[in-house]
Amino acid sequence: MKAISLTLLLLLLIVAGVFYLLPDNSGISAKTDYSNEAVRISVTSNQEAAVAMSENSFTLQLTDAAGQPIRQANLKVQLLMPKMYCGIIMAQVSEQTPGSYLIKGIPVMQGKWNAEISLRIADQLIRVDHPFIVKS
Ligand SMILES: [Cu+2]
Repeated sequence: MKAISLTLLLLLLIVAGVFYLLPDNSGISAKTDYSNEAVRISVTSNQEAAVAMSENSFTLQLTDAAGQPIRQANLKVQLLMPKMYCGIIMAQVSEQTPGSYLIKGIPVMQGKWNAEISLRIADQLIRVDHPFIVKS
Protein backbone atom coordinates (compact mmCIF):
# COMPACT_ATOMS: atom_id res chain seq x y z
CA MET A 1 0.00 0.00 0.00
CA LYS A 2 2.81 2.36 0.90
CA ALA A 3 4.59 1.55 -2.36
CA ILE A 4 1.46 2.34 -4.37
CA SER A 5 0.95 5.75 -2.79
CA LEU A 6 4.61 6.51 -3.33
CA THR A 7 4.28 5.57 -7.00
CA LEU A 8 1.17 7.75 -7.28
CA LEU A 9 2.98 10.64 -5.67
CA LEU A 10 5.88 10.24 -8.11
CA LEU A 11 3.47 10.14 -11.05
CA LEU A 12 1.78 13.30 -9.82
CA LEU A 13 5.13 15.01 -9.51
CA ILE A 14 6.08 14.01 -13.06
CA VAL A 15 2.77 15.27 -14.48
CA ALA A 16 3.10 18.54 -12.57
CA GLY A 17 6.69 18.86 -13.81
CA VAL A 18 5.66 18.42 -17.43
CA PHE A 19 3.03 21.14 -17.11
CA TYR A 20 5.51 23.39 -15.38
CA LEU A 21 7.99 22.97 -18.22
CA LEU A 22 5.48 23.53 -21.01
CA PRO A 23 6.07 26.89 -22.67
CA ASP A 24 3.93 29.57 -21.13
CA ASN A 25 2.75 31.85 -23.91
CA SER A 26 0.48 33.97 -21.75
CA GLY A 27 1.09 37.66 -22.09
CA ILE A 28 2.66 37.20 -25.53
CA SER A 29 1.07 39.16 -28.31
CA ALA A 30 2.46 40.51 -31.54
CA LYS A 31 1.98 44.09 -30.40
CA THR A 32 2.73 46.09 -27.27
CA ASP A 33 1.24 49.52 -26.69
CA TYR A 34 2.25 52.09 -24.15
CA SER A 35 1.12 55.64 -23.63
CA ASN A 36 1.40 58.38 -21.06
CA GLU A 37 0.55 62.09 -21.12
CA ALA A 38 3.51 62.84 -23.42
CA VAL A 39 4.17 59.87 -25.71
CA ARG A 40 2.62 56.88 -27.42
CA ILE A 41 4.72 53.84 -28.18
CA SER A 42 3.65 50.88 -30.23
CA VAL A 43 5.96 47.90 -30.79
CA THR A 44 5.23 45.14 -33.30
CA SER A 45 7.09 41.88 -33.92
CA ASN A 46 7.93 41.64 -37.62
CA GLN A 47 7.85 37.83 -37.53
CA GLU A 48 5.26 35.51 -36.03
CA ALA A 49 7.91 33.67 -34.04
CA ALA A 50 11.49 34.83 -33.82
CA VAL A 51 14.25 32.38 -34.72
CA ALA A 52 17.25 31.76 -32.46
CA MET A 53 20.69 32.75 -33.75
CA SER A 54 19.30 34.76 -36.60
CA GLU A 55 18.37 38.38 -37.00
CA ASN A 56 14.83 39.28 -35.99
CA SER A 57 13.20 42.64 -36.16
CA PHE A 58 10.54 44.79 -34.56
CA THR A 59 8.95 48.03 -35.60
CA LEU A 60 8.43 50.80 -33.06
CA GLN A 61 6.10 53.72 -33.76
CA LEU A 62 6.67 56.76 -31.60
CA THR A 63 4.40 59.77 -31.48
CA ASP A 64 3.58 62.54 -29.06
CA ALA A 65 0.19 62.80 -27.38
CA ALA A 66 -1.18 64.67 -30.41
CA GLY A 67 -0.14 61.82 -32.72
CA GLN A 68 2.79 63.69 -34.29
CA PRO A 69 5.85 61.50 -34.97
CA ILE A 70 8.82 61.96 -32.65
CA ARG A 71 12.01 62.01 -34.69
CA GLN A 72 15.57 61.18 -33.67
CA ALA A 73 14.45 59.76 -30.35
CA ASN A 74 16.95 58.60 -27.77
CA LEU A 75 15.97 54.92 -27.90
CA LYS A 76 17.90 51.95 -26.58
CA VAL A 77 16.72 48.37 -26.94
CA GLN A 78 18.14 45.20 -25.47
CA LEU A 79 16.92 41.65 -25.84
CA LEU A 80 16.96 39.36 -22.84
CA MET A 81 15.26 36.36 -21.29
CA PRO A 82 13.54 37.14 -18.00
CA LYS A 83 14.81 35.00 -15.10
CA MET A 84 17.69 33.64 -17.15
CA TYR A 85 21.34 34.53 -17.40
CA CYS A 86 22.01 33.73 -21.04
CA GLY A 87 23.00 37.27 -21.82
CA ILE A 88 21.78 40.71 -22.72
CA ILE A 89 21.83 41.42 -26.42
CA MET A 90 22.00 44.99 -27.61
CA ALA A 91 19.68 45.60 -30.52
CA GLN A 92 20.24 48.05 -33.34
CA VAL A 93 17.76 50.87 -33.67
CA SER A 94 17.38 52.94 -36.82
CA GLU A 95 14.73 55.43 -37.84
CA GLN A 96 13.15 54.41 -41.15
CA THR A 97 10.55 57.12 -41.62
CA PRO A 98 9.67 59.96 -39.21
CA GLY A 99 8.75 58.37 -35.88
CA SER A 100 9.07 54.80 -37.18
CA TYR A 101 12.04 52.85 -35.87
CA LEU A 102 13.37 49.47 -36.96
CA ILE A 103 14.85 47.33 -34.18
CA LYS A 104 17.13 44.44 -35.12
CA GLY A 105 18.71 41.86 -32.87
CA ILE A 106 19.79 38.23 -32.57
CA PRO A 107 18.26 36.20 -29.71
CA VAL A 108 20.58 33.32 -28.84
CA MET A 109 18.22 30.59 -27.67
CA GLN A 110 14.62 29.46 -27.85
CA GLY A 111 12.11 30.51 -25.23
CA LYS A 112 10.40 33.56 -23.87
CA TRP A 113 12.20 36.86 -24.47
CA ASN A 114 11.65 40.53 -23.83
CA ALA A 115 12.68 43.42 -25.99
CA GLU A 116 13.40 46.00 -23.29
CA ILE A 117 12.91 49.46 -24.67
CA SER A 118 14.31 52.54 -22.95
CA LEU A 119 13.24 55.93 -24.19
CA ARG A 120 14.82 59.07 -22.83
CA ILE A 121 12.66 62.06 -23.57
CA ALA A 122 12.76 65.45 -21.86
CA ASP A 123 13.71 64.44 -18.30
CA GLN A 124 11.80 61.15 -18.38
CA LEU A 125 13.09 57.62 -18.75
CA ILE A 126 10.34 55.39 -20.11
CA ARG A 127 10.72 51.64 -20.01
CA VAL A 128 8.55 49.30 -22.09
CA ASP A 129 8.91 45.52 -22.36
CA HIS A 130 7.78 43.84 -25.56
CA PRO A 131 7.56 40.07 -24.93
CA PHE A 132 8.20 37.66 -27.81
CA ILE A 133 8.74 33.95 -28.42
CA VAL A 134 11.86 32.50 -29.98
CA LYS A 135 11.79 29.13 -31.73
CA SER A 136 14.88 27.03 -32.26
CU1 LIG B 1 18.04 31.72 -21.97
